[in-house]
Amino acid sequence: GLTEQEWQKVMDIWAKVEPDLSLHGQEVIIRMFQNHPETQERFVKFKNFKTLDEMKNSEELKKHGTTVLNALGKILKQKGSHEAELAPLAQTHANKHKIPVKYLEFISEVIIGVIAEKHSADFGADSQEAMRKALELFRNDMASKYKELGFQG
Ligand code: CLN
Repeated sequence: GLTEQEWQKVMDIWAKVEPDLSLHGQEVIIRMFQNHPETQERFVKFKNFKTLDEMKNSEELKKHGTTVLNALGKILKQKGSHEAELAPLAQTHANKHKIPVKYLEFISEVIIGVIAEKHSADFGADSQEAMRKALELFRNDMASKYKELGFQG
């Protein structure tokens, strides 16, 4: 787990992300599609986007980015006691969307990269490390749920 100081660092940086959640969310989704095109294939509503402009101009994509970061923020704020928030997410991502744990690793790195770019002054090595640990915990717990559900993600 994370120490109380580490959780505090996670909360502090998230407070910088939150005022502009949809912009961060949009960038995370677009960058994930660009760096890991296989992730785009999983989205019925986005898989036919070909150009960066199409992605940038899509209100639906922006809305989805907001949904994802909003859900992630709720999870982070539980500081590890996120069972109630995680269970339904693991359920849909395993059974319905069929998302491998590897993709959760991709999005975690992208999230850290986007925050580092936008908030370099507030996201030093310690904060990055704390966020990395928080996202690892999230992923590990998702992976455990996947196993319970019999999904070999
Ligand atoms: Fe996801 C839908 C949260 C990572 C693929 N995702 C949703 C919804 C979230 C959500 C809330 C709507 C409700 C639901 O279906 O459940 N996703 C998250 C969070 C993370 C996340 C939080 C990690 C930080 N999701 C992923 C990826 C994966 C993916 C690992 C592919 C690349 S990133 N998620 C989906 C798909 C949907 C979805 C395919 C369904 C989208 C739609 O058609 O509406």
